[in-house]
Amino acid sequence: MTILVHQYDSSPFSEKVRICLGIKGLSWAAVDQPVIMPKPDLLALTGAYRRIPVMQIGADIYCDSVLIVRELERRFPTPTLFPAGTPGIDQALAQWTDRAFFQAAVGVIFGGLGDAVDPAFRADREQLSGQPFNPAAMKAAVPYMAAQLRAHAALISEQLTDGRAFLSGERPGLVDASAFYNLWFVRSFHAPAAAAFEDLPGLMDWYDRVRGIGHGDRRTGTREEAIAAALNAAPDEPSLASADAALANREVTVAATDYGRDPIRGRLVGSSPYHWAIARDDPRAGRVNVHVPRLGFSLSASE
Ligand SMILES: N[C@@H](CCC(=O)N[C@@H](CS)C(=O)NCC(=O)O)C(=O)O
Repeated sequence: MTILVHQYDSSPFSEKVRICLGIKGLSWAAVDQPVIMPKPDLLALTGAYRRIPVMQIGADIYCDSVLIVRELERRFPTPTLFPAGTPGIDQALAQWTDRAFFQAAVGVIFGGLGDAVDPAFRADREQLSGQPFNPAAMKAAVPYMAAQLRAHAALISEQLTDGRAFLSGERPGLVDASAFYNLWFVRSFHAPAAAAFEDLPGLMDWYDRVRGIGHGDRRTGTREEAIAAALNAAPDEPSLASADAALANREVTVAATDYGRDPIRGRLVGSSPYHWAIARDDPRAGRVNVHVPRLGFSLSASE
């Protein structure tokens, strides 16, 4: 079954996933979704989750890059995303790259762009985050954010001191994709801010090696194709962790806890220590199982 990635090209979290698809040499289809709401074709699949990227394989819908990467490794184990044999710590790295490191990248990009940011985008991101988009405050924070960005990037440079090609050694893995995408975001969208890190020893040679991995065998998919793929497939049979037996088939709500907290409603049909799977019926997409990671999400059961 085709791997569909709901994304847009400027999305840094999608770039993390695209590099992982490249490491594995997979064939996949990019289904472009709008950068701002509304996203009716995405929500037909996820129920409510609006963030990017989302991976779809038939009627199984995977939200959040953290879970997408885990599922890619489960379905397509070779070549591994964990070449050092340290999958736990490699995945834990997302708690650094997707949070403090990402915030520093966002700070230098949007602080640098200032009033040039499209008003519709600003309004959408205010709604997404629940925070006012304040160009003056963001501009004032640029020196601090640039210093933070450099300090994050310096950790990557330090890891490369012994001349290794990639962060885990001679083979690329998730840690490279994770560490790469914030630098890619800055270089792609506000190149002057990349001065904060481009001189760090070994960094740009490593950057070019990771960029050179590419995105695998990518084709363009359509949103109509994605809805039809869900409608014409049945979700895989999920398994439920024994710790969740009391919640089996109960109506639940899951939502991200940081931003974009729109609640997904359905029945709990699957779980593991890492994720939950929620079954829902959609008028357009039919029966789908929506998978979310536990990290960064909460679940509540209806009474
Ligand atoms: N923790 C999420 C974060 C995803 C995220 O913030 N994605 C951005 C785009 S890179 C987003 O969804 N922005 C709002 C939007 O596109 O509607 C993940 O790892 O996938």
